[in-house]
Amino acid sequence: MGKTLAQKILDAHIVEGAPVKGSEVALKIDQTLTQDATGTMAYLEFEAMGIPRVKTERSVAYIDHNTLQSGFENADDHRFIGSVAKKHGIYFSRPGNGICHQVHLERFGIPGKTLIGSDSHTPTCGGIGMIAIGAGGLDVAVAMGGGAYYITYPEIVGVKLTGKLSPWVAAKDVILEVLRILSVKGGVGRIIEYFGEGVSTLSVPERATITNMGAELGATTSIFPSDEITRSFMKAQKRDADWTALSADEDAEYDKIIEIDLSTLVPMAACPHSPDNVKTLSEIGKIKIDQVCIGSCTNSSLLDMLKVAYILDGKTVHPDVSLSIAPGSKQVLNMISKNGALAKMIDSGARILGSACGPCIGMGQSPNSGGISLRTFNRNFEGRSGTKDGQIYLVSPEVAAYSAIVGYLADPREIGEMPAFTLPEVFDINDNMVTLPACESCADSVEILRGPNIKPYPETSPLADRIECSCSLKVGDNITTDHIMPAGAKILPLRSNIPAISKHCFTVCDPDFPARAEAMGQSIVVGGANYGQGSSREHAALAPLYLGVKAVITKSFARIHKANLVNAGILPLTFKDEKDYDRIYQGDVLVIENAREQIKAGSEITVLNKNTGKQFICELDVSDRQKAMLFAGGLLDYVKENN
Ligand code: MIC
Ligand code: SF4
Repeated sequence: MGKTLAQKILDAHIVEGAPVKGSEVALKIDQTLTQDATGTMAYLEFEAMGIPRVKTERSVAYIDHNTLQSGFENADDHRFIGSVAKKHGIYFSRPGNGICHQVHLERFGIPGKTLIGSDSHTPTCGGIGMIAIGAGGLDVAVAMGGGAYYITYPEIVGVKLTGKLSPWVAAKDVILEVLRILSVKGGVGRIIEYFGEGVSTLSVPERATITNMGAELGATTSIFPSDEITRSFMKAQKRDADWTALSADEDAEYDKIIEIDLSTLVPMAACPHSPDNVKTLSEIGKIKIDQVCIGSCTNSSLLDMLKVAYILDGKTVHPDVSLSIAPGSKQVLNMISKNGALAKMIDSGARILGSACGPCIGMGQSPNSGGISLRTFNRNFEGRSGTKDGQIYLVSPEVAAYSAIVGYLADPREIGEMPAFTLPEVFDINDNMVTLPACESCADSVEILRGPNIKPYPETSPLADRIECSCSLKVGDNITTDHIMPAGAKILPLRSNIPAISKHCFTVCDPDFPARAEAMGQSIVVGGANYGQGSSREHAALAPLYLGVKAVITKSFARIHKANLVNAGILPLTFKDEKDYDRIYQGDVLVIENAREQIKAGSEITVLNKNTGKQFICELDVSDRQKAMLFAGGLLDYVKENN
């Protein structure tokens, strides 16, 4: 039987375990990336491992998230990351150089290689045929030190693309269609692999939009073949030497196949407050809008910017609308500044932002109260924009730009004929904002620059044999890491300071949670299905760890968050019978007797609810390696024990 492309790359990188669906395999990691909001912690963890120089083929540290500097904290973190990078052999992409995923695609990604990144949208590089996976910072630190990265060998879902997109229908509409079909939990335990004749109609930036937002499916990653289109993109980046042709075997067997005829798609939007709440524009109707934000790692490529500039050319942004545009990288911004596209945007009244995540992570541009904001981003979770009652719709750049002109959610097909938008033969290449690491023999003299806000990793302890504590919080389905550990301009500067950031843990759901959990000393959190969906931020595990959370019991977990809980030494348990979820109330006292023995014995853990006097069964679906980590108190302790 032939292999899918994902299987080929995975199998060539397996260093432990067998390629059997559902079982754990260890992968050799060729490249890593970090960004600043998760990077400080990842590099503190890397330092704690005592490894002098990274052992990967390429590791890059990006500064792109915390670029609003309204206090010393973010600037201190940038300096810290820059100095660690210099000392330990890591390339450093300075603030202003662009969003990690956009820049990595342009300048560093290589078809057929493996990449893990401390950011959930790392799969963007799947657009050029990489296995690119989002992970917690600690996993990235381990990979930088030459350690393997462990995943559950996934099912492969094939998305067969036929036909060609109609004018003004975009790659964003393709991934919105996949989200509509599969939902935000439909990708868990799976890799989404695109194939079929429709693939060759999509450029690399379009493919990258699709693989980027595959993160919203909960998928391990998404991947496109590496073909002639990939080759010309790499050639235009003067990196053709890195290109190889890669595709699935003719007789590859997928676990499931979804067929999408690109020519049947129409412009769509993901409505508040979930990326899978997808409707066509005609279903939603012509709603009046307050704000439009164009950018983010999903839609900030040169191609996107050229389309936006064409639509805005000679027009004025509607008087009731605020339009902001953040080109994804210095390369993109530089090119649109030279070819006149930027002038068209500025002329129309667009507010041009730096090449960074910006509004996507609540770093500015929060909408007005109850405001309706169209964004080309990938997430519209409640409150993520910084305005609690903001109504965020996720759309293509085409829909965003046209709507910004007319003042309501509008279909860009009304514009009429669409010119051909093509990528240049050669991109503007200038890597002067990437600082190279010091040479091996000079590394000793590099001083690490630490600011006062940078606090050490929280204290951990080996797993106790008896856990008796109260349920400090009960939440529902689809809780995101933005609920658990909110971001935004006010909280993000605390990413290097777990005691301080913990005071914001779960405050979106319950403002009293941090104080209550701290007062309890130890506690258990109860959640519904797909708990922890969204980002890779390990702070959503480290803050609960700091607040004394010993276990989280849910109906199901999102992949990265579950791994982060284990890495932090917190038990991720699921109800064997989901009805038991309804039988627990906040404040109930829960007891796990002989925890270590029960875990050693298998995957079923008996929990007693002292308030009802009833026992219920939970499952601990982790590998033996993860059990050893839980016993040790987390991954850092496990690594120390085993070195
Ligand atoms: C996000 O889009 O939520 C982030 C901010 O990029 C996160 C990482 C973080 O929280 O620092 C992600 O997607 O992993
Ligand atoms: Fe940055 Fe937004 Fe992309 Fe996260 S999703 S990496 S915050 S642009």
